[in-house]
Amino acid sequence: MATVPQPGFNAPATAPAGSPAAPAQPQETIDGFQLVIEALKLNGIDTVFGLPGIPITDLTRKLQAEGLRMISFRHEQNAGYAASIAGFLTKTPGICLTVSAPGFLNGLTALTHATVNCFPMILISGSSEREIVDLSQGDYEEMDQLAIAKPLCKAAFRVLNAEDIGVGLARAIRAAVSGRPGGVYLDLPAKLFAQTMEAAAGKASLIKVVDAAPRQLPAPDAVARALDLLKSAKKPLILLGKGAAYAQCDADIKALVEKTGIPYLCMSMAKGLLPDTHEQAAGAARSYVLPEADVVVLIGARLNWLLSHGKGKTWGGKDHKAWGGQQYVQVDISPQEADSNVPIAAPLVGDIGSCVAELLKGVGSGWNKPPKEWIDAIAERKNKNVAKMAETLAKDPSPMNFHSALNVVRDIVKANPDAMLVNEGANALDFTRSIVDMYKPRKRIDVGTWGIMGVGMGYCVAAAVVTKQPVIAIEGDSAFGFSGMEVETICRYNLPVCIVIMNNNGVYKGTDVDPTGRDPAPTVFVKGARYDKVMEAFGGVGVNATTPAELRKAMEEAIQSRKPTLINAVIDETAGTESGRITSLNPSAAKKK
Ligand code: ADP
Ligand code: TPW
Ligand code: MG
Repeated sequence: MATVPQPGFNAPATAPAGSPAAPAQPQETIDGFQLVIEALKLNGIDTVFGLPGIPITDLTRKLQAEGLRMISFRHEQNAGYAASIAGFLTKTPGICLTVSAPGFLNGLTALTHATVNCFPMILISGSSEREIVDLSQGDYEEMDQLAIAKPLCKAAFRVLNAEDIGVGLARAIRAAVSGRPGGVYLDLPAKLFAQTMEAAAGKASLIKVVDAAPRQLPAPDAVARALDLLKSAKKPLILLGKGAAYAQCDADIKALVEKTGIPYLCMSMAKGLLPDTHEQAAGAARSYVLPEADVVVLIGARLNWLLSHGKGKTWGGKDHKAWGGQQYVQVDISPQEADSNVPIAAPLVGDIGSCVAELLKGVGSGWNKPPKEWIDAIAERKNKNVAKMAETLAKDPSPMNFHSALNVVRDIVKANPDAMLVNEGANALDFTRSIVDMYKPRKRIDVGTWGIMGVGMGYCVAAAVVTKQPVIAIEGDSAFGFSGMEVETICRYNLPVCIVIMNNNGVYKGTDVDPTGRDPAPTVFVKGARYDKVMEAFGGVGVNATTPAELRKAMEEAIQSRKPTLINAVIDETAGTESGRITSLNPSAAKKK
């Protein structure tokens, strides 16, 4: 807090008190910088991800000086992804702080990603002078940021006066975490930071948000409808999505699954809500249970492309557009989600914690577990598929392929169930998701709803900072390239991150050639690239691993030492498939069908 001279301060200091010439008492004031910091602190926000520059350089310094963690990145997009996943992991908005125009735009992709994935995040950007921007007079980094952000996030606000900083942050926090969580933009023009106001009034203007994400209880008749439908089921299935992981009501979800005896599937980031090795886990029989199930309970999962929109062969529909005919209970906080793709017989609108608690009350001692035939049929498929997978994993081809490398990762994650697992790529993503079992909630974080490349290193930084646990990142070589320079950030903050690059020389595989013979094919990278050297450049540990044994040793050492480590896992360049497992969405592949 600065003490600034008030009018009359220059009067002689010797003048007797009370005389007309007496100086007024210096008034304690507070400026915009400090108000922003106090507002964040008051609301329990202790970490900011960002990148300095005009007009927020001093804000980054002052945040640090005031004891907040200011994690400074090499590119705003990665800071934004870090903020988005911090929001997912903590249920409090992750904060990303950027400079105006280009920095803002760099952060915007992550803000939209947060919104699309229902993660609470606030992008705070400095901006240039309104008067100049609105007349297009060519200010430094001129851009109407608020207007641009609005259609791309859940809510957007601008604060013009220091006395509104408290309100601005309070509105941003509420918008980010209440209802369906999402990304919020908060525009802070440069002039705001230098504004001062009387300190006591400034402090009084701040708002500590009470109950930012209020419980939303489901209606009793909706609960009864859901339970009735479930009781009628012969082949019920529970499908857990990342909303269920976000909700942090792990014990009740486990109780619901176990008391009902219903088999369950986990969407990618819900893996580990119950261990993948749980006897009711049906993941290894996914392609059997989806078309066969008659009643499906969706908990925090949307019937979007990741679930084939509830339609087509995946769900037993007669053609690719046909509804599979399943009856659904859909537990979601958004009242608009039901019927977005197929009819929802029993929508249950409320927060997942409250909804699951209400469902549990209806699952008493008289509850009939699913018919034995259903459970046995699933077990049969599951055992067959697990045995087949074990056979594949046991092979030791040279060069390594995805399976033999991921067999190692699978063991390491099993031995370190508290470690965070970051995952992106195409084959590197799909194989990891199906091969590497998860044992605890919110440990697996990945490309999410958009299947976005580039989240990797931002996620690693946030996961390490927020959870303090070791982080393992399984990265496609292409995927890594989107955020690779943040290896420096990982080294700078000395974070316990072990990056494994599944290096197959390119996007999907490394074997394409330019038919004209002129250039490298668009999907192919420098052959035999040594990504481990990138880590060494910044003082971390780099390892080139050509066998599972080398990979295992390097990963064990990384977890043990907690040193930033990058392992270049050399994978057979012919091993991958085009688009990993989503070949059907590739127009040329679809045409061939
Ligand atoms: P996945 O990709 O894992 O299938 P989605 O992102 O499609 O998951 O779905 C997550 C759903 O969870 C969204 O529809 C969102 O509204 C919902 N959701 C998020 N948090 C909560 C919560 N606390 N309570 C209820 N629903 C939630
Ligand atoms: C922001 C398109 C999907 S997957 C992928 C790209 C470029 C890379 C796949 O290669 P990688 O994995 O990572 O080496 P692997 O194991 O199959 O070889 N830009 C963005 N997001 C997406 N999804 C793409 C492009 C894409
Ligand atoms: Mg690759």
